[in-house]
Amino acid sequence: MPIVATEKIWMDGELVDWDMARIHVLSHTLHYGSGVFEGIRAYMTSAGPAVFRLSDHVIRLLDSARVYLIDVPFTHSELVEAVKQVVAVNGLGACYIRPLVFLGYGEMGLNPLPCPVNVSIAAWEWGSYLGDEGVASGVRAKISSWQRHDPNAVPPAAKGTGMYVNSSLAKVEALKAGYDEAILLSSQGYVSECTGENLFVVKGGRIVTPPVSAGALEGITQASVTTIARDLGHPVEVANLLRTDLYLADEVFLSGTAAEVVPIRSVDDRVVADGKPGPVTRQIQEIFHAAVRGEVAQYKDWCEHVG
Ligand code: PPE
Repeated sequence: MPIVATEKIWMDGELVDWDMARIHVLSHTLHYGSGVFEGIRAYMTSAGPAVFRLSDHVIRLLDSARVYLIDVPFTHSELVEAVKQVVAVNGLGACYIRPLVFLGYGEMGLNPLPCPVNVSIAAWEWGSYLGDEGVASGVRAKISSWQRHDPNAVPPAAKGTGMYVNSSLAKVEALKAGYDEAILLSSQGYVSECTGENLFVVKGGRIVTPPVSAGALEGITQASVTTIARDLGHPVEVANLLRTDLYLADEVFLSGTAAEVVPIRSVDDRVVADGKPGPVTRQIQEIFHAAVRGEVAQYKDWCEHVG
């Protein structure tokens, strides 16, 4: 997914020109994956651009930093304002926002504690992560031969940059085998999540999504989907799933900020039900699509306006 340059990137409290947002090659995070980050989307609403669940994303960013003992030199409210500033100053409406906390230049070696902590926030217009066709008709997924990290190897509760080498290995494997997305299992064999999205299974009217203990990130879209589904009267449980639960489901879908809500059409070539996006997936997809644009009264608080 190409990046579409805008004008300014926020770096350590200042707006710098897009092309000047540079770092030294000896920056710690570049070598050891020692940063934490977020993926956030803003949408156009009738009252102007609004960032979806911005406060929650900044809480997760600071929580991720806490897990890694990174002392972020900005407060929650400063970061919230900085995100809004980046959207506004670049004249963006709907866009993707990428805050990154990284350890910069100054020390080399596995001890990250003496390194300077830098923060950048960039935003640009970004289309459907898994393609418009995927959103409409569903994607084909494959169980990866790569396992999700055990929570005592790399903590899934923190959105650490280094964690994503695991996702990249799985993604490339799936793409090279002709699939759209990978599904990772935990070291115990339970379904964890996709490379950058949470998973949901619908079976007999019950909706299940895997827990953090199976290696899944606690997704903000996952939480939104859970609220929407419960408000529609569908029971949602956080529970372990086996790969056969995916093969035998009535519906399978994924959720994430970049991807939004996307049906899964098949898993390891086992077509999910009749291969068409199911009614629960469709309903949740539609409400989510409207909610992020501020069109659903009960979820208006999720839209944090920029102006
Ligand atoms: N699991 C993983 C591993 C993950 O990276 C994400 C977000 C999620 C679940 C869903 O979380 P949430 O966005 O809060 O609903 N992935 C971000 C980065 C994706 C990327 O490819 O980069 C995102 O969607 O922005």
